[in-house]
Amino acid sequence: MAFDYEKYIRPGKLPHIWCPGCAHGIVMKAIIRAIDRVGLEKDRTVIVSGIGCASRMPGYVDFNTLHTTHGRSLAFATGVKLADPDLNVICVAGDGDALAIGGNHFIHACRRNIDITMVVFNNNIYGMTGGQFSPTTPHGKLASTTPYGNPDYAFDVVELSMGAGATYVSRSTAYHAVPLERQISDGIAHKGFSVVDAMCTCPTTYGRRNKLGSGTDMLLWYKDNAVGIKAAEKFTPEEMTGKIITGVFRNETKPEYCEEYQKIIAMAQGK
Ligand SMILES: Cc1ncc(C[n+]2csc(CCOP(=O)(O)OP(=O)(O)O)c2C)c(N)n1
Ligand code: SF4
Repeated sequence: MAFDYEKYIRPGKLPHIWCPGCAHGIVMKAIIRAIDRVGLEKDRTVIVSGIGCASRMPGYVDFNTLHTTHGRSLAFATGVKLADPDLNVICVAGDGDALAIGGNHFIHACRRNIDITMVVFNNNIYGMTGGQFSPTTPHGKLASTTPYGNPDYAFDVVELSMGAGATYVSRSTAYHAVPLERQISDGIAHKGFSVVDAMCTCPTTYGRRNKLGSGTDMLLWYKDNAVGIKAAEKFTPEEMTGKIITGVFRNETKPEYCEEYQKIIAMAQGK
């Protein structure tokens, strides 16, 4: 039976703002299916975003949603989660929102291990504002602010998250929507801070400038260049140049922030 997305979409909020060929909708649908798979109650689920094309997603879905300020989704989400730790809290953010203006919130949420799932809609660019380079724009690629090629080197979202202490870390792509859905549902079920690097496409401000073809061509690039963790071990570093590694990189247990905080409250109250 076909999946019923309508029960999760807010009536009257479509059409969405996303360009033809943008993969943000694929990631949104993976999140919806992941929530359904875990069986979260709509009224006990909060989706929080900052600002950007990706951050428009909570407006379309029928949960408790917060569309906050640029880069601050994790700050708002932390407040929500601490106020009621039984809520299911999911953050959605573009790579600029999550890792540039929001980068400090990101690393500290990772090391705190607060029970929030962060889905990074990683399209390698600032889409909404016209294609400025972001922390995940690859070295040498063109952006409106790097017309001669990006002199910076990109963050690897997975390595950054693991280095900062996140306890569930994975990566998939918009082409690989089924594993993406599974990773998001595992991230939601995981007790602690989970990061899913959802690699997607911005044909309008990134693909066009870098001559990467249509949105479909960009998705097919992921098909041809994503390599699973196990398979990647069989290739030499030279063979892996330009490829991206997908899968679950970390899934470990560590004390969760809200639970630790409750212990401090109990101690302070002499319990
Ligand atoms: C404090 C602040 N600075 C800058 C902006 C302008 N701004 C809005 S969205 C955005 C970047 C969006 O890029 P990203 O987060 O990667 O998401 P995408 O649009 O690619 O999905 C910027 C710089 C803003 N709204 N607020
Ligand atoms: S500008 Fe890029 S990220 Fe924004 S909706 Fe269009 S294709 Fe998607």
